[in-house]
Amino acid sequence: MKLLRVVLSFTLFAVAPATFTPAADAYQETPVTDGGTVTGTIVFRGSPPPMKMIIPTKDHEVCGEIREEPNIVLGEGQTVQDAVVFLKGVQAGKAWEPSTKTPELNNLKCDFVPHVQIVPVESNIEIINSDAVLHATHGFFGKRTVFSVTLPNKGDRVVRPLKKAGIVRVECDAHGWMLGWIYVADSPYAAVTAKDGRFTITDVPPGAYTLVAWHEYTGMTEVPVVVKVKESVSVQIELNK
Ligand SMILES: [Cu+2]
Repeated sequence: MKLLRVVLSFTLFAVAPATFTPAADAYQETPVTDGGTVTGTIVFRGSPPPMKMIIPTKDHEVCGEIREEPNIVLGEGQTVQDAVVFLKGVQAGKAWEPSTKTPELNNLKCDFVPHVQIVPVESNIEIINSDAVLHATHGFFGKRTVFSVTLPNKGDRVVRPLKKAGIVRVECDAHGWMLGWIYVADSPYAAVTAKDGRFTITDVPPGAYTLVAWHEYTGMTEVPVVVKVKESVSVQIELNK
């Protein structure tokens, strides 16, 4: 018992500083009156990617049968849907969108809905099971677990905090093919591309930035961008693989 207590206190000591101390460079909300806009399109310029095989091994009545799905969803002109675009390391700027409800990650027909979403750092996410089968939703930063919840029943809901910024890969420990993504944003200057590959980031304080585009298939691409007072700058980012 004593040994256990020693181990526990050591673990808490080791984990607490990294997990609970607010970052010194945390984002500051400040009025932006002369901001510019960064808008643009994400396109894919690589060779056509192979399809991904989805092979449900159980729960077929909910999860469906073997099928192919695209690794990257492309629109007309090779535009990329579900890319995350953000300005890197912005320290201060516009206020976060007021949150009307907790962001949700739904387990629906053995798929994560939405497939890609942006959640502000230090907010919660509600993980929901809409299926009459057990899901075991497991979020990762690389190999490190961010959250791991078991939702045995339809209608189950569990809330978990997202304390660290970055890209969380979401898997299901019950269904190996399930895959989703949460970009935990360190500033509100982030967007997910629509079907037409377009994005718009508004009220950016004038200055020079690095614009990052991330897609699950291609990874990160960075481009420099200069934002001028009350002007709109248009950027086309080409993803490759
Ligand atoms: Cu599952």
